[in-house]
Amino acid sequence: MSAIEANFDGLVGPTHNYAGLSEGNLASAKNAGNTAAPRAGVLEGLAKAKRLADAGLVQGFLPPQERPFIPGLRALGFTGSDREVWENAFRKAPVLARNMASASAMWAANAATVSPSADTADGRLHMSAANLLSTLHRSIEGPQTAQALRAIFPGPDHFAIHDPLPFQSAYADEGAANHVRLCAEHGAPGVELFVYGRDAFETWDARFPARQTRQACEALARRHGLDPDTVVIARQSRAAIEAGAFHNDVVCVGNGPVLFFHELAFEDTEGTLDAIRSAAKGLFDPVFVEVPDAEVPIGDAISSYLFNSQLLSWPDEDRMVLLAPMETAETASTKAYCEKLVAGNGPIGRVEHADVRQSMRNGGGPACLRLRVVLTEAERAAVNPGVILDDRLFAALTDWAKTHYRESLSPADLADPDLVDESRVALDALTRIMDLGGDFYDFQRG
Ligand code: SUG
Repeated sequence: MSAIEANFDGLVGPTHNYAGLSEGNLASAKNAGNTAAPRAGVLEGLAKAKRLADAGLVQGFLPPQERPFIPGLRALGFTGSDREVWENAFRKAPVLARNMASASAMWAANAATVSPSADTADGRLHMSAANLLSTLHRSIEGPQTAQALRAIFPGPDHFAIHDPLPFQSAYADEGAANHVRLCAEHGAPGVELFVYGRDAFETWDARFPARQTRQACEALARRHGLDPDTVVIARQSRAAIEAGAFHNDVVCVGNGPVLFFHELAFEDTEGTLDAIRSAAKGLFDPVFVEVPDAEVPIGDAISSYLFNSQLLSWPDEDRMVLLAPMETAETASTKAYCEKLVAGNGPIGRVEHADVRQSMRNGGGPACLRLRVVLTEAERAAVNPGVILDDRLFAALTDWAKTHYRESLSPADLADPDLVDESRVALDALTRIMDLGGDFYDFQRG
């Protein structure tokens, strides 16, 4: 069956800030306390998305989540009006309050794991919202994500949207950031590669946390109804995690039959590649592009985010396009590697650069900002049209961002109770622009 790959980007939310909340994410730690620019951040994301839409690719958006998340603070015992809850929380438990204000839902690659209908037993597209339980600020995303996915991909004929896996450390799941689908073409049955950092039943004593368990990967493959013969479950290397690759998509990206990855991405590289080769037998011939540490040291790969690029089949081009962060053009080793890559006759023919610096400073590159969803024609027709980017939506969202977003937001500014009202006014307006319904957000129901 023919199908396209659509990208759904997380819109940068009005509370985008640098709170240093993610242990093991070097950019988040480095920029903790800096002043963020929410308006510039959302406009950068919109510009990146528009490039894909202008090229003829299908591009959609996932809405920001309600932040500051007042229901989360009420659950912890803070009372009073919504403004009072925020003021009290910020005064008495500032760290908790900051965790309830993060705009981290922008990193849509962590929203869910997606299995296209060509891979699943019941022929429906399956998505599992991620529980993101490894970090406090992201652990509150799952339920709102599932709700957003259901509003955008209404079931049950075409889409099966699953709730997050059980909220227990054994099932720690970070969504598509640890999942790569390889295939001959988007609509053909593929091989789904799941990557985990730790086994739930081992002692993990590395420098940084491992955010995905093997048991979560197994559960996702089962609940999506995947054929075990076309599933590969591989271990991310401890060295990569300790160097700051808190998700596999910091060291690896795939598209079609191509897997582009750093030498240190997997604990057992040969075993992983062999497993992919045998799972792909009869479906397609995998193409491996392995980047040696001697050419791009793992530290450069992580600071520049070379692998957190979007690897795209570009309309009317024979070879793929790598939409890489600007920072890869500013890092000597990755710049040289990319020049060599396109000069060769491999599968990647062009490298483009995206400026998503506001997100990058929190450890989120172009690939973090998007959730890939392969859609057949019938599935595409069933998607809520209000979230699909066209000129009308681009103009409306640009206007909306300029009206509602602050130019700058420092950690001290977060305490301002006006932020609660401002972001609600913005999100309420967004539900009309994106046709999400007047009771989409908790505060709209309340
Ligand atoms: O989960 N950063 C995100 C970045 C996510 C990147 N996603 C992928 N690689 N797919 C994270 O660590 C930082 C927030 C702060 O510190 O304010 C943050 O959540």
